Amino acid sequence: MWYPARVSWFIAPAAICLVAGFLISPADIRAAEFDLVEAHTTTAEHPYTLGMVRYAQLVRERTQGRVAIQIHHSRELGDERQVVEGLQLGTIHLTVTSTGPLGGFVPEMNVVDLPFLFRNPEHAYKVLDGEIGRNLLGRFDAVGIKGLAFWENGFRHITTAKSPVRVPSDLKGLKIRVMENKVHQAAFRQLGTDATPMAWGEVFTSLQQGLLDGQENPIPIIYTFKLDEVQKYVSLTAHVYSPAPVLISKKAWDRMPPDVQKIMLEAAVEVAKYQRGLIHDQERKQLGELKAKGMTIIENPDQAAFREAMQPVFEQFQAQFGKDLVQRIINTK
Ligand code: EAX
Repeated sequence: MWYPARVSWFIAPAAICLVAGFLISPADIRAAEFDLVEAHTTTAEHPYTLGMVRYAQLVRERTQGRVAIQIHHSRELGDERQVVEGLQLGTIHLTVTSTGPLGGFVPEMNVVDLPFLFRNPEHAYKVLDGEIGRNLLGRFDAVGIKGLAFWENGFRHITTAKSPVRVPSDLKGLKIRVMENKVHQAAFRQLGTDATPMAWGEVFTSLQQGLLDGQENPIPIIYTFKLDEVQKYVSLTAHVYSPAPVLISKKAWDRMPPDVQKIMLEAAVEVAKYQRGLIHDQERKQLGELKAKGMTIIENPDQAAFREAMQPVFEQFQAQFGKDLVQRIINTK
């Protein structure tokens, strides 16, 4: 099955075909028994891409070249919702995505988007790599997708153009972009903002044109998408943890024999550790670089005030996701 992207594969820098670390000719790709088209929104230097490059190498090596993965980063094949729809259609085979659009496919997935649910990254890993996480990933089977593992986007922080954010009232009336995620929308409406759901691809221009006052994302996203060019302040609210599920099209998965499926699953779980480490390394390094680029970092916004202000949303959705599940997540040590 030929894709326009592949036709332009020879010239387009965005499409990386990596087999055991060597750039190869299309002939070799066609040699692969399973050549998978992967797509995601972030840039070449973001840990989504770096994780996927490592994953492609491991999978190729361990399947003796039977699986080749073409990585399309920087929204080359569309925004996250379009890519996940592509998995269902079988036009795209693999992705790493935020939970932004996933509630539209698996509503239970939004439980991880509850504000201040996870105490720290280790708490998140315990839950997501454990029975609760596996159960959540398993729910994608019903929508033509196979959930493989949870990689990381990171704890999300607020950026603004005109005024610093230290307490919830600093956000009142501001037009803040949120992911197309009903928990995030409710949380930011609760803070009195004009919470504006928008696909990531439209955000930079909307900030540049002043159509938005701010947005919220982890540091590696803020840095790699050069938001310092359109935003002045970063407030380290860490108001929600953002995991990044790795998903494969069920159509592609079902074509693979069990030994190849086993390698695909185990390698995705294994690469999570490496990918999360990259997020933490970048967070540390890039915060200093954002400061050097002229952004003002609000190191200690009043997190307790944000937690309290968002509590009604926590309770509203806790009822929906099931008090028991939310309690089990909170009690996970
Ligand atoms: O997955 O949409 C978002 O804010 C996400 O964090 C971004 O697309 C990376």
